Amino acid sequence: MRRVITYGTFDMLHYGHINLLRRAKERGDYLIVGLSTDEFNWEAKHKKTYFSYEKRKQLLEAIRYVDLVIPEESWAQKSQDIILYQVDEFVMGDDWQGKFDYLADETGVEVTYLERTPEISTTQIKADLNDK
Ligand code: C2G
Repeated sequence: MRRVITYGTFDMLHYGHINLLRRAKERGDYLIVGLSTDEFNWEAKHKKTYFSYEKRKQLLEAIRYVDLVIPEESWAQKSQDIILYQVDEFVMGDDWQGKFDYLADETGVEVTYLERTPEISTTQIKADLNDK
């Protein structure tokens, strides 16, 4: 079984997230999502999420492409996750192009960056709603 992993905040879930998750799943048989906790989001990304971790987890677990959701609590956990879950491929949107290449050296995992879906982002949604 080919295992794939990706990470993110996935706040205010939208079709850009779904496009990423669908393509990530297509690269294997089992997709793990490292979901940023509320604390990690704030401390590491200075992002306040609209939905709590539990709500964002509930939404992700309802997606047919997602097989397992684990908490993302630090930038440093990826290598141990990849080893622990015997992951074959690490996938991220290409806004992260190159940022996680080190994982291939550290764990031997295949690292893939997929094209982001244009025009849609949680930030854009919030901005559009404020203009209404
Ligand atoms: N994404 C996308 N197209 C969009 C928006 C997001 O393909 N229009 C992808 C991002 O590239 C990312 C995933 O969806 O791979 C989740 O996006 P975010 O929730 O914004 O995640 P991010 O804040 O980038 O956190 O350790 C990695 C971080 O947790 C990633």
